[in-house]
Amino acid sequence: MSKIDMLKEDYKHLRNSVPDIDEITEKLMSLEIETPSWGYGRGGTRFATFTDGTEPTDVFGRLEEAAKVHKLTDIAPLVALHIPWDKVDDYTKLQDKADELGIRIGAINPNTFEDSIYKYGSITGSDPAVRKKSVEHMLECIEIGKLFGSTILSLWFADGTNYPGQGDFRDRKIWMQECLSQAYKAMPDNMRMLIEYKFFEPAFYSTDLFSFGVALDQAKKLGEKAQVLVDLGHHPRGTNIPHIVAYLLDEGKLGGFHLNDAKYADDDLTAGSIDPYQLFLIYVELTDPRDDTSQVAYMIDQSHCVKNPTEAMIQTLENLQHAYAKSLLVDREKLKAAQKSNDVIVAEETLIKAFRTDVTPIIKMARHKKGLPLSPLEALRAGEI
Ligand SMILES: [Mn+2]
Repeated sequence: MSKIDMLKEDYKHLRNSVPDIDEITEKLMSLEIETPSWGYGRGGTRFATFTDGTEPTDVFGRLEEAAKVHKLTDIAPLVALHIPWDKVDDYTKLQDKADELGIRIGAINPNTFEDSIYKYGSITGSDPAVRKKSVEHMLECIEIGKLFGSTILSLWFADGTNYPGQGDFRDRKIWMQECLSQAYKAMPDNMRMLIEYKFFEPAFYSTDLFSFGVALDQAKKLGEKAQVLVDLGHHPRGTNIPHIVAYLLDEGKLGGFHLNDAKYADDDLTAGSIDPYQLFLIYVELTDPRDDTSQVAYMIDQSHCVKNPTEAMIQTLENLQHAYAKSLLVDREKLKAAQKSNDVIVAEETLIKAFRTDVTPIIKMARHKKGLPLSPLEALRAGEI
């Protein structure tokens, strides 16, 4: 029996328990996940970076890797840029390269954490000249975004303090609002500002944008075009991320994700590698029929120090497809009825049933219908690109 015949058998078999399997297969191919240009470089730890000489060294090379990933999966058409890591003299060359490769430039990520002037903060730094420079950098990134027709300005700040007394919490809060507001006002109508929060690190005593609540508050004060970005690795251990996702969705303020996974802190591991159940539960909230999630940006933010970055990116997309497909299997009516009657067992079992279903035939059928390799990872390793 050929691989395709076997797949058709498995798919037919699965139809018995998943009557709307064709609809789900269709939805799977509509996914759009953005990969980060920085994710195609080799990540390191505080101690060492082990390159194998195959990683691209400039943004053009990083786009080529991203294009490979998209070609093999057909769900990763966008690449996020990080400025200044991806800064070039002539951005039309970058646009030409993206066009040639059949991919698009996605979110623009400013960097106000590397230059030594940001040692004590950027938008919350006590020196007005530093805050001014931070705003100017955001404005520069907005201009770069306009060149590419990018619709997302994605902001993360390393701002915080390391010792009690080092900074004034209220002053810093006010400076943050002022700086964000200046950038917000400079954005074109079709651009959104996504505000990323992080519990701690690199600051170890206080972080100015330390929780989803702070990011939500800032976004609400700024206006409609400001939303919250949830990086899965930016929470204290044990935080209920699906709950945060549901809350933000209901407020219309979930702008997007930085997808990854973590065991201890902000580990930037492959999404779904540590806690696939959590990833599934996040998707259960995202596929809730009540919410319009068409605006939610799915972006990967990972750092691969022992995996080949391109392979890891494909593996991540596979994990996301599994979590997404499983979330579509949840019997919503049954779940709702169980919640209403406080039948805790049935409510939980409704989720577990979907989570335990092997959706591999759905994912492979979706690829088969698009003429893609059934296993993009094997295809990459076999050099079929
Ligand atoms: Mn992030």
